[in-house]
Amino acid sequence: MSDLFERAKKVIPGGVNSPVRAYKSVGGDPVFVNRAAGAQVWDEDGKAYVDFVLSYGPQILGHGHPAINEALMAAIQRGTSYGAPTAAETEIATVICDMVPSIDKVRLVNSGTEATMSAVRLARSYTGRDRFIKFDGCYHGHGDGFLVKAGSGALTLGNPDSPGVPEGYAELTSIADYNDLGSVRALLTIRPEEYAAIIVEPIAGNIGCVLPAEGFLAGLRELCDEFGTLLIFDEVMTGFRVAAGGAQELYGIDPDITTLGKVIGGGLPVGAYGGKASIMDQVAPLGPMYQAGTLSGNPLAVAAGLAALSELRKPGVYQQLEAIGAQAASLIEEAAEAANCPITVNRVGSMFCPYFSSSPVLNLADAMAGDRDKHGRFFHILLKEGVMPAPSPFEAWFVSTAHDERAFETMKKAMKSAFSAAMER
Ligand code: KE4
Repeated sequence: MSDLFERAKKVIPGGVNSPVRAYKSVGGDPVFVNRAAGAQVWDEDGKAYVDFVLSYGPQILGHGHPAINEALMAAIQRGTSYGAPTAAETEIATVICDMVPSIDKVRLVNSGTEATMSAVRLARSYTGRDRFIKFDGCYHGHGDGFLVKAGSGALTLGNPDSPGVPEGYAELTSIADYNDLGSVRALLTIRPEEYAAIIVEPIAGNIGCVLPAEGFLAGLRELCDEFGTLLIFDEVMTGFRVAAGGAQELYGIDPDITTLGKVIGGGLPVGAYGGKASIMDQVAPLGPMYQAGTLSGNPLAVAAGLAALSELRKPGVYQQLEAIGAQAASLIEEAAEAANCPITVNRVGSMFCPYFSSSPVLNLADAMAGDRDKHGRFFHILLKEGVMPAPSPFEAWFVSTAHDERAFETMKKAMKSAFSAAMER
């Protein structure tokens, strides 16, 4: 398979179409996947792996779910893209509004990045303000305003975290600390009339799986109301993943704008942003805020998304996902204990993350303190034993309704050797 990577690197930057796939955090050459079904993927050499990446979230029903495949086969017969409105787009928008009560209207786009970029532009359009606050360690896609690192304190403004992001863009982004309401209030107090939005991952799935502290999300809601700032829940990862209504249902908080992605495309490229009608009516062609997309609402992606959401709306699916997630987490904890390996597993439903740390992981600093060497050895033994974990200590693991006893048998065996490898000096 390594010749595949060498060939890819000749014509694709880094050999991948998204950086995390290159295994930079864990070393070694990435596995090239040839096909997938249920809870498994197969590499180009025919080796099978139990998959805990699941395309970084979308494959919540397992790969190649029959309902999704049937919907796609039917949609293909009717063509692939028209550049015209379709009844199916109204149908999926209606389903999203039904499942996420804080959303009165929703606009489909083609990725989570497009959704979050549009959501921030919408908040700026609605409030007439330019600045927004994000949290250290939270990832909202690769829009310029998000590739920003914290300055040295509340007084300093954001600095670019990637070449190509102009200072002028970056300084409009302020960075607060996750689970630290004081750091948010400090920013808002210094520039009380200037913040259009606070954007937050209600569960920080890009720091692995860091849960909101008690009162954190409610505190953000109160601060937004106090300062006339909009609250954006970036549910690209948590939407339809941790509950039918996402993290906002789980924690009982109503954001002003929600961004979605991953699960709603059933494995095809879909993002979305939605919120209260009074805010969404800003969006062209109804309102002045421009946003557009050639393939937005694409018939194939909408057909796959509709099939996925209708499966997820069936009774008992989230209880099933909770049980499967709990089984995966306890299996990891048991194997770690047997190997005397310090581990902390954070989990919400069917998303979780094992940290090589003996103390709680409540924010980015805690996650960064994990043992990277142990993680690297652990990762590569799992791959060898036919298990595919997230290729970074800061990426969430996912399970699906397809993760069955056979999958867990493989996982159990692999975990035993992976933790003993992790404990080797
Ligand atoms: P996309 O543009 O990759 O569809 O979505 C960006 C995005 C926005 N918001 C959240 C909370 C996200 O997690 C993401 C994307 N997640 C990463 C995985 N942590 C995608 C994987 C990748 O970059 O290849």
